[in-house]
Amino acid sequence: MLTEYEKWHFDLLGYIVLKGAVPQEDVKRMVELCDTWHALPDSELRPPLQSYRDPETHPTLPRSINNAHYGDEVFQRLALNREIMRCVLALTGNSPQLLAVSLTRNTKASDDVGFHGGFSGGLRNPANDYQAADGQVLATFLNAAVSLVDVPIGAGFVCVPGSHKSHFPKPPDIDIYSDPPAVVNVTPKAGDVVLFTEALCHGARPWPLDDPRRTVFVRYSTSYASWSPGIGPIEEHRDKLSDDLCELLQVAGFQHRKQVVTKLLAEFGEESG
Ligand SMILES: O=C(O)CCC(=O)C(=O)O
Repeated sequence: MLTEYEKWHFDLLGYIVLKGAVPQEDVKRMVELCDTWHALPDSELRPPLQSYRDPETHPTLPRSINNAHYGDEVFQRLALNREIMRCVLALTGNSPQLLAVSLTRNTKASDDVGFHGGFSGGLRNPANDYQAADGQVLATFLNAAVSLVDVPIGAGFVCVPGSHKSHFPKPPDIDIYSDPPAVVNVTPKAGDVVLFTEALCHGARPWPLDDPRRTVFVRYSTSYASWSPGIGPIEEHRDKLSDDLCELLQVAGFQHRKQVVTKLLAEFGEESG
């Protein structure tokens, strides 16, 4: 389900860009919801919407509103977006689990995001794995960064390409402001998706425009990666989700084939073995 080019790119660099993966009408709706929700304090958000860190106490941290998929159907559609799922299924060996859907806003006043993931310092997370063999590329922890705006050159997502395979610590003088080839700035348009392994060393440069950067980070793991916090649907809000999404959120053994995966594989014309 990944093209040969995508496999080559993902294996070599640790990410791929899915151009125009999200319909513009959905982008528009998500921007509207982003502006509505981000205008509210956490106390006025409808549960289970909640900021990763309360903006009252962390005013300069880019604010990330978690559980967006419980807040509106458009985010459920996004978590099951066919272009994203085509790649997530391939990269998880057809054993995906949805972990989180976070609607994030960066303004001119937001902090930058320093390098993390991969070998950016300290020990590697042993559960955040990456391998390529037998014509397949496998990653246990993926992030689909869905841009809702056009990102200008010099701003937003940066990474150390190839660092998901690095065996040596990043030199301390390489930071999010370093130049290529060590550091690459990926600048998607509204509706594009930057799909990367969280084993990649990545971060974000500050946002220079008056109009905020709006991004949905949709995180997936392999269904058997039971190390992640907040696994599975939230029981008291389960009724807000479709059956397919509930199943996608479940932990499952690697031999188990989720029904939602069988359905998607049939749609993609792939055999469901
Ligand atoms: O804002 C960005 O593009 C980087 C986000 C990030 O570092 C993350 O989601 O782990």
